[in-house]
Amino acid sequence: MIDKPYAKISSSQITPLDVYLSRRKFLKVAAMGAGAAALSACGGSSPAEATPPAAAASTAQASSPKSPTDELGDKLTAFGDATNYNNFYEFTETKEAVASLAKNFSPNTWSVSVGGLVNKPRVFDLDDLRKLFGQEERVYRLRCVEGWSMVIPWLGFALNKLLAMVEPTSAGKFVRFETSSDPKQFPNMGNRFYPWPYVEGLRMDEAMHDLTFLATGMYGLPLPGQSGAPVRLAVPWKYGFKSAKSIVKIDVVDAMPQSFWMKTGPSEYGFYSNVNPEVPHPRWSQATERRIGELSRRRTTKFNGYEAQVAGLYTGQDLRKDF
Ligand SMILES: Nc1nc2c(c(=O)[nH]1)N[C@H]1C(S)=C(S)[C@@H](COP(=O)(O)O)O[C@H]1N2
Ligand SMILES: [Mo]
Repeated sequence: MIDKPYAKISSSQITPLDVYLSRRKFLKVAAMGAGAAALSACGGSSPAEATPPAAAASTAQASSPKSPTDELGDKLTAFGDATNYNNFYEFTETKEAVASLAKNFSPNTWSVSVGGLVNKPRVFDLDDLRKLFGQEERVYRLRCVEGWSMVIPWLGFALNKLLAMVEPTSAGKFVRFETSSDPKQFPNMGNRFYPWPYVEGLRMDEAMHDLTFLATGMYGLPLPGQSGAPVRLAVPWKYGFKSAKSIVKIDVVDAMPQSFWMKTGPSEYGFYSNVNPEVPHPRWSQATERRIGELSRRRTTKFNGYEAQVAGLYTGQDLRKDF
């Protein structure tokens, strides 16, 4: 993974979300009323009305993000940037090309099967995911291991709500996530260099942490294909690759899953991959990052600014060894 120079995106390249929405017959994102802002786990952000992102302003379906900034006061990344500069290797390794390749994307299944070491395995369809657990907005920083970052308002729910419903057994120590696998829709899955499908994992306590989020939408809209439709993880204190997109399978397991990136580059990408400015990537420093939309680099913070909430998960662990 290498961050290539970022090209400014013209408005004509922005995904036509209104077209996307009518084609997909998505349910209108509901339940974004009263409680949504108060439910934000990151808290602290101003309740002031947000300006809708430019590209979404013309869509009748769009509800605008409730928060204009993250809890640290940093502005949301422009919608057009967040949806036109993407890592989604099943499509392509070229970030600027993902959006156009994903514009007709329809995952091979619109349901997520949740099983493994659980008492109540269950297949959730999209309607279940939108209705059973409520929909809240969370404004999270996303810090890619390549050294760039964004601030994204997700819609969705805490993963622990879904896990509670399937009842992991005491033998369950980790959670494994698998991305949709459809070579017909993902042109780069023909590239045999990579260990498809895209798999990620979390330790059970990480998976149960309230910050760990399953997103079905962003910026008040259903997730576009390039962002991981229909459902993706958002684990904000870890490098972006831990946040697997287009998830179709979630399994509670007893052993640490071998992730796509651990298999691809075992010396470069570890299981934990917590954002850590003190532990450089073997080929570059992690001390600073380029916030998309800003000119100068900024310092990277430990656990991506979520240290107070998550550092306790790693008490007694050597974060250099458990990278
Ligand atoms: N299935 C899948 N999930 C994925 C990736 C991918 O290539 N395939 N890339 C990851 C990486 S490296 C990052 S930084 C984030 C990017 O999310 P975004 O494009 O929505 O910003 O998605 C992550 N999830
Ligand atoms: Mo990334």
